[in-house]
Amino acid sequence: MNIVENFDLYAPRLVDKEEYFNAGHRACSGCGEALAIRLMCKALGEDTVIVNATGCMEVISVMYPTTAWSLPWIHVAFPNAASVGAGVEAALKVLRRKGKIADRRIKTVCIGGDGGTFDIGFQALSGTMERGHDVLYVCFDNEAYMNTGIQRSGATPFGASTTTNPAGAASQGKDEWKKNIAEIIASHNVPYVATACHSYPLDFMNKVKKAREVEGPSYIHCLSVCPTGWRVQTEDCIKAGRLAVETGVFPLYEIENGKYTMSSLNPEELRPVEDYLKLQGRFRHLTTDSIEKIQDRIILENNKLLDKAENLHSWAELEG
Ligand SMILES: Cc1ncc(C[n+]2csc(CCOP(=O)(O)OP(=O)(O)O)c2C)c(N)n1
Repeated sequence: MNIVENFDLYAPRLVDKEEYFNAGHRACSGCGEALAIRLMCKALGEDTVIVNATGCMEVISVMYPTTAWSLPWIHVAFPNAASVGAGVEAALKVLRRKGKIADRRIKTVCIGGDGGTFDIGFQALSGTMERGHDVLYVCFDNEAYMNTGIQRSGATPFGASTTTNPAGAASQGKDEWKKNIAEIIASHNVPYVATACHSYPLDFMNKVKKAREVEGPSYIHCLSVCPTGWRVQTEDCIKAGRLAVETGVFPLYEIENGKYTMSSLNPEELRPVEDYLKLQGRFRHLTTDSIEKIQDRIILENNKLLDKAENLHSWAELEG
């Protein structure tokens, strides 16, 4: 990686020192999602309204009478963060038009877990994206309904053991593949979609900043490591996120007005998926056959993605 050419990604002075998601919340130790929220808030700045679907981040951040948030924040039901976001955005527009608030851009940002995004909040999300609201939706994907006890979601990967599909004599964990939510949102013809992970903080923050500037709907899918649900050592949170990218389990890319661009942090060559799986207790039971099946699927999915990306036609073409 050329640090000079990629100065924007590496310059530490670009990180805002101000905290909008403060210490003292009740997230599990090593929580990737809490770290990602903190980084997201720094990139968004103070002119932001957060609409938070029920989930871990709501539960851990607002233990009455305290709050970790230094931004206007509203908690909404599990299924409707995107609808409430659309309402907030419309209300801000009217208030500005009537001169009741300052004439400057305030961004509405909806946040939800994978359960609240892939599954139960999907209808609201799809509507908000399709209607073209000026809303950024960030999904913090920890790959299960974590706050209620690690139940499987549409985001849980094939083979993972959860409390609703526990691995055992009769089961190898989840039998279905993960939904490709970034593709589904991109099919709504929104101006900006990106994948990101807290293990690459500046890349994530740059994508948030970019999405903030979009006039219209935008979506960021942030892989968020959950040491509790993934059965990962807390000190391995960042490592697990990096391995997801290095093995091609979670490629980093952007879709701007339909144009795919692979992010420069993807690896030159994919590592074997086993490196990623063996770090996590939720995959401990997998047989060699299942691991091979997962590996084949990763190659298939990554090739499909590379075919769409205009800046890259093989992993080997990436700059070191
Ligand atoms: C309509 C409805 N169904 C179920 C629940 C219970 N519930 C609250 S949070 C949650 C899981 C949230 O999972 P996810 O969106 O993945 O976020 P995470 O907790 O993993 O951050 C569930 C099932 C609820 N509050 N409302």
